[in-house]
Amino acid sequence: MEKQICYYLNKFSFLLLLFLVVSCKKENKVQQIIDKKPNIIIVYMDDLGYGDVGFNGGEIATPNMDKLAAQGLVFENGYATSATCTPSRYALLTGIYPWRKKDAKILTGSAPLLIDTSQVTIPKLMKESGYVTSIVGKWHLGLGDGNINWNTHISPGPNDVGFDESYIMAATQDRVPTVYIKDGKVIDLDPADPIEVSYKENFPGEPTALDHPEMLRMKWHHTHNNSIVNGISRIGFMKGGNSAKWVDTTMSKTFLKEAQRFVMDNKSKPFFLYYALQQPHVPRTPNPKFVGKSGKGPRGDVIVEADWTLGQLMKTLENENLLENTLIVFTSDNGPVLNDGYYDEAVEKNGSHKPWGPFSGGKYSLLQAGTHVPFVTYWKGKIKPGTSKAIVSQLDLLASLSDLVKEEIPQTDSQNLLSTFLGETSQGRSELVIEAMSRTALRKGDWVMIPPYKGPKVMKKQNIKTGSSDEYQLYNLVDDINEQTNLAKKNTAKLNEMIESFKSIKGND
Ligand code: NG6
Ligand code: CA
Repeated sequence: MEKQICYYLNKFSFLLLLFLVVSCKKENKVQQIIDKKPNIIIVYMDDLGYGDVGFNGGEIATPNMDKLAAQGLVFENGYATSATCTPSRYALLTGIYPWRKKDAKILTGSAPLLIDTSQVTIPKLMKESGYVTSIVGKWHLGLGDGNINWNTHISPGPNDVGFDESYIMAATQDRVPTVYIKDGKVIDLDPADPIEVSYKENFPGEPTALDHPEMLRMKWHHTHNNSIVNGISRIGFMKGGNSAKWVDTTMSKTFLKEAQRFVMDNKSKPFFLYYALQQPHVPRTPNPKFVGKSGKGPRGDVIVEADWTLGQLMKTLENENLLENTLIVFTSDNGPVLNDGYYDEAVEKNGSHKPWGPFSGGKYSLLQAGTHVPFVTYWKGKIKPGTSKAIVSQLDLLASLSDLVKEEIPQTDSQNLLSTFLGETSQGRSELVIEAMSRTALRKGDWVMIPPYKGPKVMKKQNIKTGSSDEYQLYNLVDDINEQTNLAKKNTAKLNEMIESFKSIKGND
């Protein structure tokens, strides 16, 4: 009897073992490389073009970005969802196409919070999975409920959509209020000198670029002629808050220190850091240490500065032995622009550098350079260095990271491309809607279709082709990477197929 039991037990153990071996073999390769929850860092640049980085052929020295690229996976078809900041950031964090959200347009510094506090976001799902979460840098997704008092606790904001910690500028470096906000409180604010902000009219007696041009150390080219802070005129009016005003030339260092502090404080936990650098958006204000370093004026210099900051963050991770356990995503919110509102020699000193890479257009444009941005994933020892032709969008990080940390999320526009981001497959999206200034186009396979749009074909001040045309445009990016030859009339079958796909995603409007 005992013998018989032993026999069955042995047989059972053997079958169990066999089952385990078979199921392990069947288990997704991706699962095998993730042994514990990795830290996740999204390094998000502001207006950095596809061709601005050395690893995509740029002429500005970006050794740290290049190192990340050389040791990581470079996506040749990596996209921001939009050619401007707010919509891209909205889509990145929520996994929802920005054109589905009416107010996802470039926001002022006093606009209300764009993300619904009940919406799923990357930091929220990370938090649910046991991560400590932080944003450091540019927010530009609105704060408060539309009527902010900058002198009290400001909410809702990043801390209400999933971030445990936040150290931000509200909107852009060229918009008021020009102060840092930590967890909803303006840093270094003197209650005796309260802040007031208006995007309608000036506060009596406050200097603007129009009435006090002698106060300017950087001349404005277009629109940036309101309140003057640190000799730079901004968009919007601001009064008070003198002790709280940021110093433009130390902004990069300030954000870096905060990012490093967050890493050090949380190095023994899984952490998620959204490190949103302000460069090379205007006003370009390199620290004196970097002035003249690129030979291309302030725009090049702030790229060199941003590259250095990335290097510093990487050093911190390396010193703390965190590189093997940290997934880093490096990308940009939209394409490049040279003249974006100040005379800062960006145009004059650009030389033969091509911030837009091989593409046409730039920031604000439906042509490729608007949304086709630098895109790298890096994870030491886990992601095999190389390049990928897969079409990936920042929109896909939500679903992919949720898979990585095993959190269930509701259906969004985000596709789970975890194995693509980890380099296990070269399969990406089959199609993607891109957006620029409330206009949309479709990338599908090697093709791009842009529906007819009224309006200027070129933004004169910025010297950027918008991509608008009275007619349908159809381009094959393999044969015609800079969208010169419109095949819409020649290849009506392809055009119709593209229009059908576009409609099936967007509806008929
Ligand atoms: C535009 C500004 C531009 C920049 C941009 C925001 C004008 C004409 N242009 O409205 O200078 O501030 O907004 O850039 O005012 S973004 O990268 O945050 O989208
Ligand atoms: Ca931007």
